[in-house]
Amino acid sequence: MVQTIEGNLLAADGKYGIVVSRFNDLVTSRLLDGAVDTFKRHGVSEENISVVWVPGSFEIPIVADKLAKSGDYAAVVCLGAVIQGETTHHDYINHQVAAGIMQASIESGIPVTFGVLTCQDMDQALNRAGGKVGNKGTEAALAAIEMVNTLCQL
Ligand code: INI
Repeated sequence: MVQTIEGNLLAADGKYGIVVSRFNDLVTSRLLDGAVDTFKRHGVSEENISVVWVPGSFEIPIVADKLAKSGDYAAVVCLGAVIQGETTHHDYINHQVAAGIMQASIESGIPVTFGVLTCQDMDQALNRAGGKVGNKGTEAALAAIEMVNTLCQL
């Protein structure tokens, strides 16, 4: 018989960290609302949710790494909104942030989830921050809950 391992969406005991970028905070505050609301509706108490604000998405990895390696958190959720401008600035940010978040997760061994929007314009971002395409903050929190559960089974 095939042995299947699949995480459920019951939030494990422990603390959950959220790193959120202030840049484009019209968008990121909505991602944060989605993530916090999701944790609370999955039974995580407010005392077990820590939110760290950073200036921009580029600063997310260093804080995510520190939280992840502290041993205090079951998982860390990263939230940001990188919106294309007239230059290629966003490209540099996007790739480094994605790589930095992945590195924090692999090195620490805990889930560090990617709720950083990489959009062409503000409309696309707002649509993904509680608008018509859902809320990436919610998705990142759900992924954190599921991955804690999955890793506990391995
Ligand atoms: N930071 C973002 O989170 N989103 C952006 O769209 C963005 N743009 O376009 O410049 C952005 N820049 C700031 C960057 O993340 C750093 O905070 C800054 O470069 C200082 O290190």
